[in-house]
Amino acid sequence: MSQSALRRLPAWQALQQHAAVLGDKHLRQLFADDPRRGETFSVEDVGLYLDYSKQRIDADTLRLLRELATACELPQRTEAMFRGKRINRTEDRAVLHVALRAPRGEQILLDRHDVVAEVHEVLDRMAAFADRVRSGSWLGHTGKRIRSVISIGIGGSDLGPVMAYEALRDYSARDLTFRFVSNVDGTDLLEATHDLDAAETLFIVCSKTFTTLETLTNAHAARDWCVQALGDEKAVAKHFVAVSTNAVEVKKFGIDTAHMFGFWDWVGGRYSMDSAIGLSTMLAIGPEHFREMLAGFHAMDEHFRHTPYERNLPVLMGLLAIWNNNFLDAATVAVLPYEQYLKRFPAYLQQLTMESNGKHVTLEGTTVDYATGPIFWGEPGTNGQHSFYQLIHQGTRIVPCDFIGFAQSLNPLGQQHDLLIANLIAQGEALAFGKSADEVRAEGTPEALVPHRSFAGNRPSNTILAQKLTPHALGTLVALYEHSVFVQGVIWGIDSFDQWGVELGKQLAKTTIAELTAKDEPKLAHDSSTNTLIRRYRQWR
Ligand code: G6Q
Repeated sequence: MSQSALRRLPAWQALQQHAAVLGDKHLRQLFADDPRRGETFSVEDVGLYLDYSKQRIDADTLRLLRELATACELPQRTEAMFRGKRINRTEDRAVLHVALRAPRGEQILLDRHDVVAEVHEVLDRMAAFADRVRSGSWLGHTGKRIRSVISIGIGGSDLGPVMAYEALRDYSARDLTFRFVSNVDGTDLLEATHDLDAAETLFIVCSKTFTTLETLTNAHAARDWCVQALGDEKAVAKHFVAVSTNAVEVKKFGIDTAHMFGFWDWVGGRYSMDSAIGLSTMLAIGPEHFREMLAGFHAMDEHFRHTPYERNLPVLMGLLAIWNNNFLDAATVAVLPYEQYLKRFPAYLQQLTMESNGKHVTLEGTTVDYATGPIFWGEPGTNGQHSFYQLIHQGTRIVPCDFIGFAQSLNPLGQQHDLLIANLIAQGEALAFGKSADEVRAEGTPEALVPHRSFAGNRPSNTILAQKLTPHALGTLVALYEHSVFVQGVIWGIDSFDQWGVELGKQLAKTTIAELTAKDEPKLAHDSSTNTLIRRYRQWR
């Protein structure tokens, strides 16, 4: 098979040769060669400081990566996205999450229609609704004020809202309880509702299509719970609102479209936390903070669109990810926030990165002959240090890490924040420089233990610091990853905005459910494993 166009590019080939030469150079050496390396390879903008000096790169690596970006037409592709071109080719859609945070008055035309005006119309409706709920003037069916909000959704209609709520909890109305239900496992809904008073509970049903099995099943069960508790079908009007693009289905469910908050087909699920899908976020932190978060997103959008690649945060992050993935053969990325409020950030990023770039064919439909999206995973620090960091330090695989931290704690408690950040900084240092056998010996370690206690080092990481976790900072951080994912997708020449694998999942269970629940023994025509599993479940259920 002939090589793909990407691998034939001079910049790609030069990077391959460069990796062979640089590959053996230890970070210790690279730091010794340039005493100012820490400053050379770091950049600060829109409130974020990115230190990428502990990546296994030199100035040539970056130059070649930038050449690769140009050869892959990153500037043109970026402009195409910002200008609303239909860059999601397999779904023939524009990709305009950047319009969700464009300031009022700015214009982005899609089919000669200004989408920014529409965005702000919805934001204003959301704000008016959020104010009513937060102030207690929106009353439930029996006249009680709302005390609990349950957001029902899944995937892109859940992970963003959950992550943002947890991340910005410090800014949230503490007299309101927020819960999120996504799994079709009834336990999720039952645990979320069991201690709540239906008369004080508001459900937000979040579904772009309003046809997703899990969400609709949970929404129907929630409606039954509410109607049963309040003894009146009419209660639905005061206890259910919807976020969707599908007014017909919302109406069918029984939600008045006056209580529906819309968005558009040009917002991908995993890029929708700053659309009406973020209604729960706005209810929690209030419209003003929500707008601050949008301003953070927008600041990063502008930075991405206009900053030269040498200092462009998402471009640097994206290109370094390409380097690690395609030239150093790192198959995964660990994202390690040293911030308890970001505990759901790795899960959120898993969808953003893996659903976007987990693709095996190019936009033209040819099978790729290079690795695409890496596996993302992670946990907040310092917890991970006591479990999986062992493998990162001393295992046989390279795991590039993104360390994320904030200089100021939202909950100062004695020296705890300094301890937290000391750990973040020390981990990156240890990964990069390791500990040689001689250093271990010099500590008086018995010879037999020296190999066990030595660390090779040379393990790459990024460190991302911000001053404080604010709504604005969260916006910049999420947009940083969104655009970094885009950069990688452009280099690989794939469609980062479709998700046919997810669509498959939405189809598959349909036949199986009928077979699991049929009254008479069904005729099964699957493979022998699937047939046996179905029979065993029927016996045991
Ligand atoms: C996201 C995906 C997927 C989607 C869910 C929920 O990019 O498309 O995770 O968000 O399947 O879909 P609905 O919002 O249509 O219910």
